[in-house]
Amino acid sequence: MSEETKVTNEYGGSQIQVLEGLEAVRKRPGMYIGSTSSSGLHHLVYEIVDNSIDEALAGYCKHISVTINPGNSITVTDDGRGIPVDIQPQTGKPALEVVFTVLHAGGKFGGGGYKVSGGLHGVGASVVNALSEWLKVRVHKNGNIYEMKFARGQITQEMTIVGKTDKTGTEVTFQPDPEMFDTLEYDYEILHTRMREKAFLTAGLHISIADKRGDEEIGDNMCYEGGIREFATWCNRNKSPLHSDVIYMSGSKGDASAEIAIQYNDGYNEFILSFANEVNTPEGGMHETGFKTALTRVLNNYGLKNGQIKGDDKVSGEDCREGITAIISVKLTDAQFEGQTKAKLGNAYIRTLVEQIVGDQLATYFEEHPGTAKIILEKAMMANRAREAARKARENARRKTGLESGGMPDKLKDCNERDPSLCEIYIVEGDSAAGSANQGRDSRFQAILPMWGKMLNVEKARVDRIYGNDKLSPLISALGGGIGEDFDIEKLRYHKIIIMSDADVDGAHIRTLLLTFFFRYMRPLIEHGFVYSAVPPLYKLTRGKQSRVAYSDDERDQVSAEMRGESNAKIEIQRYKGLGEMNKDELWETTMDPERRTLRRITLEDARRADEIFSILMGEQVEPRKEWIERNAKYAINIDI
Ligand code: TSJ
Repeated sequence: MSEETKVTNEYGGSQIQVLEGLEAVRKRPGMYIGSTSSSGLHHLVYEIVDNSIDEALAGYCKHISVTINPGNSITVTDDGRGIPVDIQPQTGKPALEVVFTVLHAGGKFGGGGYKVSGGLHGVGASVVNALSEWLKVRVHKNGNIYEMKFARGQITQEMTIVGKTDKTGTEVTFQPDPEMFDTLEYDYEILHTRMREKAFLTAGLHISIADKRGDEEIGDNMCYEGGIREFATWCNRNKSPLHSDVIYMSGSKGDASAEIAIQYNDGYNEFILSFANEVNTPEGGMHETGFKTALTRVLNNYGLKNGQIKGDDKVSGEDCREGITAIISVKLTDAQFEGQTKAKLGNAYIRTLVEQIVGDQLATYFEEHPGTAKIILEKAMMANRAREAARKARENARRKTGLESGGMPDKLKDCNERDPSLCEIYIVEGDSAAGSANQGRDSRFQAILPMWGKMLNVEKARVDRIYGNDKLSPLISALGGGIGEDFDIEKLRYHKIIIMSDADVDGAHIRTLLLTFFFRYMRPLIEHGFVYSAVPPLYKLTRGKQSRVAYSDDERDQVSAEMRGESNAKIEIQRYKGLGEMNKDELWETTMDPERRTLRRITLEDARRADEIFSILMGEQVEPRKEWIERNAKYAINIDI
């Protein structure tokens, strides 16, 4: 036997494919987990947990636990059947090994695959393995504990029996690879929020989370027998509900099923959270469309039938959703995710299914609960009247101010370029920073809009009040796309909207307000990725005549060491307290010049978080606000509420 054939025998075709597959993941990690930033790092956990959730959905797993260990490794365990360990005939390897070494394997082997996952879940174990410095898996099954270990996707310990057990389940621990990620620090709150969401979506499943990094362990145990009903009440926990019972509807057709929970509150915002196969669909899609259509129809039909709505006084879709909190969760075998960020469900038959369920069951609910029906309908009719009045006021105001002819606010320093895709607008906090930004900018394509002072309390205001508000109306006019249901991205005047505020409490306050406003009234801005946060430097380091800036504490130390060099010269370090401390050239060079600046794109997740903080700070409930302020005392001292 020649040397060459021997090699081929030992490393058969499948092994070569394995190496190539995992190499591909390490070469282009972003393709598999979205990014190598914090979001990608957290994605690793979701990929693993999804496998346990699949096991729970299949009916074999009751408990899942997630632990952040010291050093930022993660352990996920479940009490399911345990990943199969038998030798697969096709590969001659244990199924367990295949799950961790072959791309897109998992979920489906030996015909024992999962119905719901439809290839969505349970494909990520090998990706996580490839991106982990090391990974260890233990399976309790057949009375044995099987163990296997890997480093950067390569086997370091073949599957070995390491003990006896009377339980079944799977335990995976992995250490994200520092070579692969920009940050290795897990955020407990991000994981906690995600796990809570999963617990709501899988009624009766116990999920626990623990963070063992600090001196004191923190954690939570979550289990919601009420499923998405409890999810809806939880979303309204800082609000005042209009009816105590949650309206719950569900149904299925073939392999597809849907469930919907609704509870209105006395606020003016629309909060619809939708999921397909337990994956959040922030951009909505067919399930949301079906829901909205049916809701509007049922409310109008009910109102007409009972004489509350007369003749042409129909309520619009937007009216029907004022103050609504709704959770929509659908399961299907062939989910199609579309849109910019694959966050929108595209299967048209799901629209019909949801529309039917809500059309039938909500009408029945209203017949059986006329008290609740009346409250909800009155809320929608009130919204309708307010919107009508606002429209008239707006028209009057337009006629008076000539806003219609595209008049721009006085405060706006516009740019010369007219092609929106080339234009940027900086929303700048404070007068002095706006002055420097105005002088430092490239006026060909950069516009400046100063913004200051306390803004309107958006929580208690309707869209109509917002139009009239003197802080927000210049912003609305400058952006040019309108708001709410009338928002038209085609009319938008800038494709980069950059929030430039100080890294202090007031800056955070303004950022929260703006993000909440965009999230509620111009959401497509965020969905298109048009909103950014400027990243100004935190430090200025000076040695004699030479000076440099640093954007983080780490960078400060690094730059300081570089500047000091061999000579141990004295470096003066100044902490920028605000944008106002920079002159126009410094601001341009560090924060505004497209060649040198950093922009942070705002995600829907960021905006949703801002919206939640905002509700807590501005809402009517006192307790959650007190709690939040106590928890965040060091940031919140100055927030004026
Ligand atoms: F992703 C993973 F592989 F790393 C992983 C999988 C991680 C964790 C924490 C759990 C799991 C996992 C897999 N939990 N439960 C399962 N179940 C199966 O893989 C399984 C078990 C039995 C059968 C069967 O047909 O008998 C089929 C499957 C898919």
